[in-house]
Amino acid sequence: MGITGQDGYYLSRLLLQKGYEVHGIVRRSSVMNRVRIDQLKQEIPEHANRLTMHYGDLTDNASILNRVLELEPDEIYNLAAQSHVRVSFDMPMYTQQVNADGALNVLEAARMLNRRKTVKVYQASTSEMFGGLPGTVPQSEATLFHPRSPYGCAKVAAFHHTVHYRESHDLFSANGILFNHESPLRGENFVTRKITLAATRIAEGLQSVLKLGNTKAQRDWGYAGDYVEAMWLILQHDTPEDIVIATGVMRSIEDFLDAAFGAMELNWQDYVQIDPDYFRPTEVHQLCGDPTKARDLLGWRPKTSFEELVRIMLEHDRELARREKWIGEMATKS
Ligand code: NAP
Ligand code: F7E
Repeated sequence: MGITGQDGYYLSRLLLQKGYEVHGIVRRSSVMNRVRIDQLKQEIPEHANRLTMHYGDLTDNASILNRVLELEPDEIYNLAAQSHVRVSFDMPMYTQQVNADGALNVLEAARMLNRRKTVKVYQASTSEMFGGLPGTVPQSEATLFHPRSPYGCAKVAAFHHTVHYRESHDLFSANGILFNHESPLRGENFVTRKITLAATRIAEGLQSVLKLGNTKAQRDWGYAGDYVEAMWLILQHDTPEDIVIATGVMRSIEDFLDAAFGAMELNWQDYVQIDPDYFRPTEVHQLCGDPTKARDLLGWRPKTSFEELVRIMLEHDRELARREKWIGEMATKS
């Protein structure tokens, strides 16, 4: 579930490389929403025959139940969500339906299948459950939840359902509590990607202003490619465990701006405008994870540094900007 998203791409790539047969649930939409998956098929054509898509929607219980019972998977990764925190304030009910009720649909389907054969379920839980109030860092598995958005509230519900199914139905269901992880495939309206797209477009003369909200917020940013490995390790562990996945280092949006604009030899203060439209009714100020359990139990450590992450994202987005510029120049010539 959630195969068409950022993590869906990286997890599918990892599983295919490990020899898995991968089945993904995709929503019907009027334009094709499979850009990342199409890219993956082009990148590893030798594995593409083990990747299959099925229509379904997390809020449509029958579609999830039918797919799970038909396909009889060994492992289910529920990555599907309305994943934008700011948007969740505009669509609280919808966010709850997808992120909480949808997760329950997955667990119910797994419970049914578990009567026939053992199945393991990974639930994409999040640092947003902690709420990031000052004085609560670093956050670990022992930190109390204090969600500050409809997104966070829905994810707390899904977290508890996942624990409950493990305890009451003997299902192997586990939560990965992942802190922010980014990549060149990050959605364009998340702050890191918004910044790398803007910095590279400004460097190519395609943009002059970047409007942002609260640049003082602090996050623990890692690389999505590293984090999906942790998802897989969580399901390979002997017992189902809820585990924080993070780098343990916290930086502000302004630090990210320094790194990205600095690499383009630009000063972000010359381009960034603060736009209150991007403020959230309640902000999550500080998120910084304590990944000790992940290290001790799974042997997992992040491999990609912050500097490397910013570099990878900029390299990708600079190429996009150059292509856009070239197309613009061709259009004016013709
Ligand atoms: P993403 O890029 O927004 O991808 C979300 C995926 O969920 C997409 O494939 C989307 O499909 C699918 N989806 C949304 N609503 C659905 C529905 N009703 N039925 C079926 N599929 C639906 O998110 P991501 O960054 O890959 O994150 C993956 C998961 O981890 C999410 O659950 C997110 O909440 C959680 N998480 C993310 C982070 C992070 O920093 N990235 C951190 C902690 C937790 P479409 O392509 O059709 O929209
Ligand atoms: O915001 C601030 C904003 O939207 C990060 C999701 O993957 O990670 C993600 O949620 C910070 C916030 O990510 C803009 O106020 C400033 O403090 O990139 P973001 P997020 O809200 O942390 C968690 C772990 C998830 O689980 C979620 O699914 O940046 N910020 N100016 C801005 N944020 C955005 N989006 N846009 C701005 O213009």
